[in-house]
Amino acid sequence: DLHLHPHVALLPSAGMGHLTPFLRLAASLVHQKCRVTVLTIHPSVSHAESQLISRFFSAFPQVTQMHFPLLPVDPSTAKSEDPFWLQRDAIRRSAYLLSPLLSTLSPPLSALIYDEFLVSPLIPISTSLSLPGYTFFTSSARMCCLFASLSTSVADKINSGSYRLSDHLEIQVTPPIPVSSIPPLFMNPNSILGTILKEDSREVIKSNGILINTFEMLEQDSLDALNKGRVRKGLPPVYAIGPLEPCEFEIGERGLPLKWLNDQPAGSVVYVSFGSRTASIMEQIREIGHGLVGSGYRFIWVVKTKEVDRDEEEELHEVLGHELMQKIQGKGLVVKHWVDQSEILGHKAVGGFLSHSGWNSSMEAAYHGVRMLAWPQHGDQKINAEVVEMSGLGLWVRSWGWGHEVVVKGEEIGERIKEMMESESSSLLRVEAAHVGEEARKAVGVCGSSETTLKELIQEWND
Ligand code: BUP
Repeated sequence: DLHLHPHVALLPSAGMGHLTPFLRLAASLVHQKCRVTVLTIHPSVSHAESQLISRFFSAFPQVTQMHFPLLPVDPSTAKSEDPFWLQRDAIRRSAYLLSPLLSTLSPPLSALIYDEFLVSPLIPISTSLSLPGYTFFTSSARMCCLFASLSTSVADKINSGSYRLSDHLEIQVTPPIPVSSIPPLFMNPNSILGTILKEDSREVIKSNGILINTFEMLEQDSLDALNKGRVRKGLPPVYAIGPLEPCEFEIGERGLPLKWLNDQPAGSVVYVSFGSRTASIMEQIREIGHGLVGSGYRFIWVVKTKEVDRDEEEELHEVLGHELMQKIQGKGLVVKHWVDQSEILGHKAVGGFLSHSGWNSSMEAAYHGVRMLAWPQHGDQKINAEVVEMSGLGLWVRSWGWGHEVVVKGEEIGERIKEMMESESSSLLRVEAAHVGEEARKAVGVCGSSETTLKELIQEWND
C-alpha cells in the first residue's frame, strides 16, 4: 500500500562521519516501514566507506541501491587537497544528473534527504521533482546554530576579522558560542568550505526541514533557538531524531579488540580514537602513547597517520618506535586499522573515551553513557566539545587548543586521563554520563522524543 509506505531517497556525502549516520537513518526508516533508496558513489574515498556500504545492502536487501555516476573530480574547482572535499565538490557539480535518475524510481518518491554539504545543489532537484527535500545535518544542533548564521552579519564579522578571539558570537544560544570555537576554515574568507557553507546556509531555508542526530534533553536550548526563530527567521522545522542507533550491519568480524576487552575488569579501559579523518603527527602520537602508559590504565588506541585509510602504509612499530612498543606491551592494544567503535564503547570494560569529539563519536558515547575527554582536532569539534562538557558527558581541556596547534606532552595527557577515570570529579562524571546515556535511550525508545519526532515526520510524507 503506497499510501502507508512512503518512499524516501537518501543522499549522503563523502566520509564515514556522514555515511554512518545516513545508513543508521536508513535502517530506522526501514524499521518504520518506509521504502528506502540510498544513492551511492563508486569508488568511495575510503575503504571503510565501501565496506560499510556493502554490509548495509547485504543486511537490507529490501533497500534499493542507486548508483550515482559522478562527473570526474576536478581539483581546480574544488580548490582543496582534501580527498573528501574533492568528492563532495564532484557530487555538487553532478547534482543535475540526479533528476532523471530519481524520476525513474518506482513507486515514486515521497521525500528526498540530502547531506548538509549538498544543500544548494539539491534544492533545485527536489523542487523540479516536486519533492519535499530535507537537510540531514550530521553534526550537533549547536553547530547547526552556527551554520544557520553563516548567511547573516555574523559571517561578515567573522570574515572581516572584526572579532577578537575572546569575543562571543551574536547568536541567540546559551551559552553563547566563543569566537575561539569557530572552525578555523571559516575564518579564512577564501576557503572553499567557507564559501560553500555560506551559500548553503542561505539556501537551507528552502528545505522542508532539517534533521539532526541529537536529542532534546542533550541540546534543548540550541533546538529551541533554531525552532523558535532565535537563530534566524524563516528556518524550516528542525527535527531531533537521535541518537541514531548503532546497527548490527556495521559490525565486521568481531576481532581482537572485543576478545581482549572480555578479559578486562568493568570500567577499567580507556578507548582512544580521533575519528576517521584525523591524521596525527608522529610526535603527538608518541606523546599520547607515553600519556596512556603513564596513566596506569589499560587502553585500546586507534592510531591514524593518514587522512584516508587506503594510504596507511607504515607499520605500527615504525610509528611508535621500539621503546614505546615495549612499554605498551601488556598494558594496551594499539591498532592501525578500523575497529567497531560502537561495539567497543558498548563493552562493559570500557570506562572512558579520549576523543576528538566528532559528532558521531560524541553521540555514540552518549548512547552508551561513556564519559569522554574531548580533544578537538578541527572543524565542528570545539563546538561539539562544548555540548559534551555542558551536558556532563565529559571533560574538555581548553588549553590543549586544536589538535594541530601544539604538541601536548604525555605527562599532561596521562594526568587528564586519570582525572577522567579516577578522581572525585570522575565519579560525578560517571554518574552524569550514565544519566545522559539513560536519557539517550529514552529519546529513541518507545514514545521517546526522537522516536515520536521521526514518526511525525514520516506521517507528513503520508499526508
Ligand atoms: Br577511526 C574509527 N571505527 O576505527 P565522527 C571510526 N569509527 O567505527 P569523523 C569506527 O566512525 P566528521 C574506527 O564510531 C563514528 O561513527 C565512529 O565519525 C566510526 O568523526 C565514525 O566521530 C566517525 O563524526 O567525521 O570521522 O572525524 O569529520 O564527519 O566529523
